[in-house]
Amino acid sequence: MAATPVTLSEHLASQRAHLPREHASGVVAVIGGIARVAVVIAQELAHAALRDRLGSVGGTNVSGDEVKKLDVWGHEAMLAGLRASGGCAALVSEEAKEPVEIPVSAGASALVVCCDPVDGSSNLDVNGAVGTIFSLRPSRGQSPAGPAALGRGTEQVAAGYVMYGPGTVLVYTIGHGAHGFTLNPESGEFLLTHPEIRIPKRGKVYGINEGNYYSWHAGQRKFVDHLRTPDKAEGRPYSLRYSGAMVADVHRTLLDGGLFMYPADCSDPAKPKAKLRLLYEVAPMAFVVEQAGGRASTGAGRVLELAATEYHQRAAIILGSQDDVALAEEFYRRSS
Ligand code: FDP
Repeated sequence: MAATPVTLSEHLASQRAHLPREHASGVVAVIGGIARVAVVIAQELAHAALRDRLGSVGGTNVSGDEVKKLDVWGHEAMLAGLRASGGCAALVSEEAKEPVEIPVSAGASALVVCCDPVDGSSNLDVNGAVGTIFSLRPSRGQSPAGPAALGRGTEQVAAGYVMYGPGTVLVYTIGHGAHGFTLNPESGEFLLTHPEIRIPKRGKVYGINEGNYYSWHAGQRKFVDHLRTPDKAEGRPYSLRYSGAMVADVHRTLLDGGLFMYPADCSDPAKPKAKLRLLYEVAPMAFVVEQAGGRASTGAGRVLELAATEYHQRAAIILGSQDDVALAEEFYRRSS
């Protein structure tokens, strides 16, 4: 008889001992709350075309991206879920310029959540994969709590993502490995399907928007040229896979190895411009990937050492298999 699958709540309970005591209840409550919201988001995505939820609301968010109806709806759903969890003192969201304070949950043990509720939203109207990314940081009892989100990625207590694809998958870390769960749509429960994820030391696939090739740093261009240059003995060329949704591209990289990269636009070398947001995209994914034995770099150094000074700050990212990311850094060094 097959063993009874471990639910997300059971797994979180079993991990409590690895958490600092003051955050244990908050982390369990908040990740549980995010998982409940994810079940609702998955259902809403499946019904979006039928409920007139596709398309844009006609404006841009603080980062200048076109705002989709599901972005706004996802933000409100996440806020309500975090409020109900009782463990979140403030939400830093892609869809809000300033942190949203939740004073009712404030206190020394409460957490600040940084979240992109619906990431990869340009995929929404074409029925492509999208995701939710989250990061939990200590509020340190600050009031307002939002500013506690600023600081290094190493300060994260937990992080993870949900991928809405053919199945809905939640991956989380509390700094003790990375673990993956698949939603059973019948019961509404996330069940452990990918315990202790370990990313291969080296991969065969890279994911990047190659349309931006001419705007990259010379080291980035030379590195991608290298990955494309055939060398049977070295396992090249690598294959290119790119979905346009960070969550889907990181999830594939986590399971199969290789690289996901979103380097800065260096058209003006004096002012490199990154795209992805540090607090709710880059830092949480770096935390998850490192916990799976991988590496996450800006090209010049470890992503988790970057200190955020602004809520919607952007950062370049090269993440994935250890050897592949180390080689990318080597190409940057040689070209600087
Ligand atoms: P999107 O703009 O569709 O929300 O968050 C930004 C993001 O998606 C990532 O999910 C994705 O990896 C990237 O942007 C895609 O950007 P490009 O369209 O420039 O490739």
